[in-house]
Formats: sequence, structure tokens, C-alpha cells
Amino acid sequence: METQTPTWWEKALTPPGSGVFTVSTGAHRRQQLEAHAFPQHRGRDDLRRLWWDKVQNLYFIERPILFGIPSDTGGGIHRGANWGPLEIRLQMIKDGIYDSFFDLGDVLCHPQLLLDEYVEPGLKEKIREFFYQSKQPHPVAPLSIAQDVLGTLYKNKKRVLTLGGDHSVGYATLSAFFNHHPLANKTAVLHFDAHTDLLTSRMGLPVCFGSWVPHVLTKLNNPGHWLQLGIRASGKPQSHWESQFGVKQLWANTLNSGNFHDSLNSIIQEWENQGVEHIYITFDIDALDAELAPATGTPEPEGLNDETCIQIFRRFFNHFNLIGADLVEVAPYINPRQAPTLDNNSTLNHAALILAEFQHRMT
Ligand SMILES: [Mn+2]
Repeated sequence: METQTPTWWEKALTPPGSGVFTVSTGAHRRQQLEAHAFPQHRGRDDLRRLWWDKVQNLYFIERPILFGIPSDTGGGIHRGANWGPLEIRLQMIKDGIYDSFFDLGDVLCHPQLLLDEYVEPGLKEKIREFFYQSKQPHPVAPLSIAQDVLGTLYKNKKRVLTLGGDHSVGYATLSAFFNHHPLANKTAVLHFDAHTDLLTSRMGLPVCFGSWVPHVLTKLNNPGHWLQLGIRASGKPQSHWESQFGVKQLWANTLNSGNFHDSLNSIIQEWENQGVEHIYITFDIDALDAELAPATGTPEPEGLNDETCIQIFRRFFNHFNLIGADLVEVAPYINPRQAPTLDNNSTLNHAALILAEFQHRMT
């Protein structure tokens, strides 16, 4: 096991809530989080020092890790999921579940970049100069930084709850997981979403919010260990996706009919027979109905409610261990219909209900 936090993380990451590069926008909300996380701090420099000192203990703590990737570069319809990690944490503080996690902080997200391989080398050098004041070949794009950091955490079998960000962050979390976690070959994925995210590219780009899953699936021994739940906005029928990619799907209409218990039983049985012991959950908040969680990039009607999701989680938790999770696509400042205040925001409230289940199973 490693015991040293890589020094470049100090420049690629930020204290909790600071991963959106801004001076004043959102400062009031960020300061609320900082006052809770580092109550003793005396200004920005002191806060950074306290945070970095704390990060040195990363390998010695037992609590699960909380990690923010406030990037919506991979999104494309309504943006704003970059503010998810800050507002979700404030909601977690309110609900009393924040302190069960060790908050590693955020990726410092360059809002014009996605993956390092999409950045032209000369430009990458200039941006490296900004991040690191050096030519050391450290990553610069949000998903590449996240992949590297999460790869190290997963190699050390850390349990991580990642907050996005648009769903392209699922490419970072799950490619890091399947490339590095020693228990990856005994792990299946529950993917809650209104959409399949199974495009192989979108407008010519391989990885984005709608096209990240195929690029992770290649890393699984068995694509049948990927179960998509809540699908309802799809240009193609269930049979297309299942036969083309080998994934399993339970669409929202099936789940909402209540008639899914036999299907769940047979999936659980099959996975157990195949040696699956752990599950990773990637939860796109748009799996929930648009009435419950409207503050998201692509809200869809006729979605799931939180009771159904929690019922499904618990069925799997009875058989498998929750090894990691992410929650994505909460765009808290999207304000549809009548204005909910941030202190009583349906999307954030529902996000926290989902996270409370994860917190309960990870701690
Ligand atoms: Mn998604």
C-alpha cells in the first residue's frame, strides 16, 4: 500500500468546493462549505494549507472518500452540473451525512477541456505551465486528472463516492475502477439513468455524456455485469442495446409497474453464480422523474421515484458489497418551473436521499 500523497495533487486538486475556477461567483456558498469543513481556517491560504495537511492522512483513514469532479465540459443540453459537487455537499451537511466521509476535495476543472488525449500537445504544455509551473507530464484535463487520482485510490482499495459533473465523469470513475481496482473482476455495475449513454461517439467525439459507457464496457470481462435501470429516453428499443452491447436493462416502465422482482432475482442469482461479490453504482439523477429532480441537464418524464431506487439498492445490498459509487448530473442552479430555493431544492433533497443509502452502506 502506498503511504504518500503524490505532490502534484496539490496543484491538480483543490479544497472541497473550489474546483470551479472562479474568484467571486458562488463564493458565498463555497464559504459555507469551508466554514463547516475547516472551521478554524483564517483565510484562503490557511485553508489550502489545512486541506493539504489533511490530505496527507489519506492512506491512513478508514472513512470512505468523497471526491468532486465539477466538470460539465462533457455535457451538452443544459449545462450547470459543474456546481453539483458544491451544492450536494452543502445538502449532505444539512442532512448530517457529510462528516462520515473524508473529503479529498475537487479536481481543479479546466472548463474548456475534457480528456488529455483531446488536447493538442503544444496547448497541453501551455496549460501544464498554468497548473504546475513545470513541464512535468501531469494530466491537465478534468477527466484525465480524475482518472489518475481515482486509479491511485482504487489501487489501494479505497472506497470512493464521487460527485459529478456531467455523466462523462463516469468514464473517469469507472475506467479507473476497472483498470486498477484489485476486486474489479468480482464487481458488477448498477447504472441508473433515463438514457443508455451507449452511443460509441457523439458528433465525432468518442467520450461525452451520451457516449461514455461503450468505452468502459470493453474493460469488463462480462458486459452482462452492467445493468442499466430507469431507461426511457431512447431512440432504439431495449433489444437493440442488449444484443449490440451485451448489457442488461430494466426500463423505467417495467420498474414503475412494480413487476420487476423476478427479473432482479434472476440477475442477482446469475451474478452470484458468476462470482460477483461487489457492486459499483453510477447514478445519473435524471433516472428520477423530472418532477422530482428537474435541476439536471436532460430531465425526462415518467421516471423513477426514490422509493423504487432505494428498494432496488437494498435488494442488491443484501447480496453484494457496495465498493464505490458516483452521483452525477445534478445541475443545482437550473431553475425550472416555479423557483425552488437552494435551501429547499427538490433535486438536491432527492440526491441526498440516494447518497444517504450509499453513506449507510459505505461506512
Ligand atoms: Mn447518464
